[in-house]
Amino acid sequence: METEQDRVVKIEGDENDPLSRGYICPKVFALVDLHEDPDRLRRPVIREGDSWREVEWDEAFRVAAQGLHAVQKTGGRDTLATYFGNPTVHNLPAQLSAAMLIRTLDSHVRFSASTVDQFPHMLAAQQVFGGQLTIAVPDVDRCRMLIIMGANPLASNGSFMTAPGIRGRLRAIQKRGGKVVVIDPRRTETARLADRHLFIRPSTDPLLLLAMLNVIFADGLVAPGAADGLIDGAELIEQHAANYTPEAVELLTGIAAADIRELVKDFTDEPAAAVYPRIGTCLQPYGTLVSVLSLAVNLLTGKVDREGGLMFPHAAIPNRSRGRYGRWKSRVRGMPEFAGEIPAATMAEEMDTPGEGQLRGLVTMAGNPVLSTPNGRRLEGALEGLDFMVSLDPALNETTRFANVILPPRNSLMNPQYSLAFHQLAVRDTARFSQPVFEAADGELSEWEISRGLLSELVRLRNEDAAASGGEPEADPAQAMSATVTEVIDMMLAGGEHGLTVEKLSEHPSGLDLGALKTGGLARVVLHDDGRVKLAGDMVEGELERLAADFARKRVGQVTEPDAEGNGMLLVGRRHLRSNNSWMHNCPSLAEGKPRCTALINPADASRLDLADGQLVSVQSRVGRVDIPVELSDEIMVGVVSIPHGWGHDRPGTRMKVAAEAGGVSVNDLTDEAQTEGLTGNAVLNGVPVTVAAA
Ligand SMILES: Nc1nc2c(c(=O)[nH]1)N[C@H]1C(S)=C(S)[C@@H](COP(=O)(O)OP(=O)(O)OC[C@H]3O[C@@H](n4cnc5c(=O)[nH]c(N)nc54)[C@H](O)[C@@H]3O)O[C@H]1N2
Ligand SMILES: Nc1nc2c(c(=O)[nH]1)N[C@H]1C(S)=C(S)[C@@H](COP(=O)(O)OP(=O)(O)OC[C@H]3O[C@@H](n4cnc5c(=O)[nH]c(N)nc54)[C@H](O)[C@@H]3O)O[C@H]1N2
Ligand SMILES: [Mo]
Repeated sequence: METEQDRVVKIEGDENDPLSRGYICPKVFALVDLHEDPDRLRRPVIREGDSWREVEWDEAFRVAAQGLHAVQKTGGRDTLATYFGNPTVHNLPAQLSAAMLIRTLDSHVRFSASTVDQFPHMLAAQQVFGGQLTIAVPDVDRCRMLIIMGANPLASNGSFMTAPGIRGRLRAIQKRGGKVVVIDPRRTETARLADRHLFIRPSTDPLLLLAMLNVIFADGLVAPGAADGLIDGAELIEQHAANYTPEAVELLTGIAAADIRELVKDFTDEPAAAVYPRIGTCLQPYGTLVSVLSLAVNLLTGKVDREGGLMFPHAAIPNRSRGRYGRWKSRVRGMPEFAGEIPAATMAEEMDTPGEGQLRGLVTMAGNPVLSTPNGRRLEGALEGLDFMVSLDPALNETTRFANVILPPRNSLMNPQYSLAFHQLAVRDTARFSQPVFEAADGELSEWEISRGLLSELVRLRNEDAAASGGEPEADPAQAMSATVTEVIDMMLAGGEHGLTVEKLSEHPSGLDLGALKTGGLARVVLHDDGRVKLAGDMVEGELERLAADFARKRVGQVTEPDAEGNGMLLVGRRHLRSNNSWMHNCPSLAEGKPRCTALINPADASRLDLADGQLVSVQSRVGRVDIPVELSDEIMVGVVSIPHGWGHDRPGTRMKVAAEAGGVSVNDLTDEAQTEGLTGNAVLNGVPVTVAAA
């Protein structure tokens, strides 16, 4: 970035960056829009009736802390919840603050975007390797066959595979004589580039993977390579897979038995190959099982921990947390905690269901659950009914408009950046520390400073009470947060594995190259005490049995009984390169082009339902209805309707001029908070049965 005073005048890719190699995504240019956005909050605001009053930080911290303190004092600590959204992991001060907020607020009721996203992958990693973030990524740069299931990296840029410039990286697979196969109910941008695309009926991925395993066992193709002698539970997988021949699943999955057999042959013939499942396979009823089964395919055929296969990145600051499961349960539905969180799909009911422990307060940071979690309309009502809410967010949007106090962080160009999450998921080992682009002006605070001010004031109030009642005072969190974010990262690097410091990284402003992914990862990452890789513990076995029962009743791929709901259409999502979940829609540079929030349906369905291209249709589910223009295309499978999420900025009381004009509806007014993934409670946002009819 080139700057003049407080303006960015030029943005270019950095060819010396060993990971991106100069690629930048269109959203990078929008960083300027975000920085200059006239709607972005620059000062804290307090809601007074329908209007907002700008205040100084001291007053904002005082009012916010009083409100949170009152909630916890009245109903107990667990009547205050937190929701941390996706940008938390893209913003270093926010990410470091999250742990401090959790520790000091001291509530068990913690939500985040992870339970509308990757919890199934995390639980699978924990079950199989013993660590919730022990995630193996495809070694795309050396791979010769990549099977992509339920991911569209050409739009998303990869996800559990940090892979900037993925188009070039996939093309390179083809130039090496390799193959890319995409399995998706939509012929996506990625599928168009691929050598082969197979349409799959939503949520039937566990059947496809079991059929692949069926062939792998039946044809004697098991050859675990680096994992040889380390795998437990293969027998149970084999036993179950025996019931799912390719022929037995072809009708339900929509994939011909011959295609499944060919897929297995191509995959097992090529040593440098990997199956990469992502969000399309998480947001479904058997998400964790799908993730375990995809690991089973990779492990049993020797693709894990080999060059060109599925490999374990070696981040400079590795996350080795094991992740615990089921230590407590949600109050209303009794959903188990995982990794310290309960599912976002239970958030509204925890707020609007009376009884002891009912949520009365909420702190959000970098999240917009009204648009991003299931049944947003119910959540709106629930947020309105809270006693007190605080948001650490730069936007007055669909969610933060319910806050009593909004504490806006400064723009992230004023922060240093080091990605704790994405180095650990990257297709090449690198480390990059970026200095702030701009100095922060007076009164512009980062999430770290905001959290410190807020928590310190909260603890001061608690300690006043403690002094009055003769209780023990708590330590002021400001002490634990006295270091700067840069100092914290420096300490974490020093405790990491490559012997790095911020100073050393500063000598490599484009990023330090730590090389291609390395073999020997299994020995390094497996965290089970006995060092084994476990394909089928009790939880996985339970899911295999549940699937077998559903399969016997042919209910797989349906979140409710067939025909009980809807006219046979299943709803799935999609992403666009120039959009990012529910935000960045206020950036003029990304807003151009034709409206993106359309319902894609196949012409065959349109003629069955008597619909014409461009016509307004109403899409209805158990929980709600939206009216949206239809876009006919044979890129979507028959029986499936695709609507992107994060739109619908016309709700009253927000301050986002460009976004409000963009139109669109929120698909999460249709998704059903009652439908959750079997083990993690992750929301089932794909494969939702809906009725589509002329509006
Ligand atoms: N139907 C359907 N729903 C989905 C999905 C889907 O595929 N289909 N995908 C799901 C997924 S994967 C995810 S991750 C979630 C995302 O769900 P959320 O995390 O709840 O939503 P986002 O749109 O990412 O939230 C962005 C919020 O962060 C704020 N923000 C942006 N930058 C910063 C910053 O630097 N600091 C702070 N403090 N705030 C910031 C924005 O103003 C906005 O309020 O959506 C999920 N919802
Ligand atoms: N431009 C852009 N980039 C993003 C984001 C964004 O909003 N915009 N969001 C970021 C976030 S938070 C995340 S988590 C990642 C997600 O990254 P990806 O996982 O690549 O996400 P999507 O592009 O939504 O791709 C999901 C695909 O799953 C397909 N699908 C739906 N149901 C099923 C099913 O039952 N089975 C199978 N096999 N496929 C199915 C959909 O048609 C879709 O093509 O992207 C990140 N990158
Ligand atoms: Mo996500």
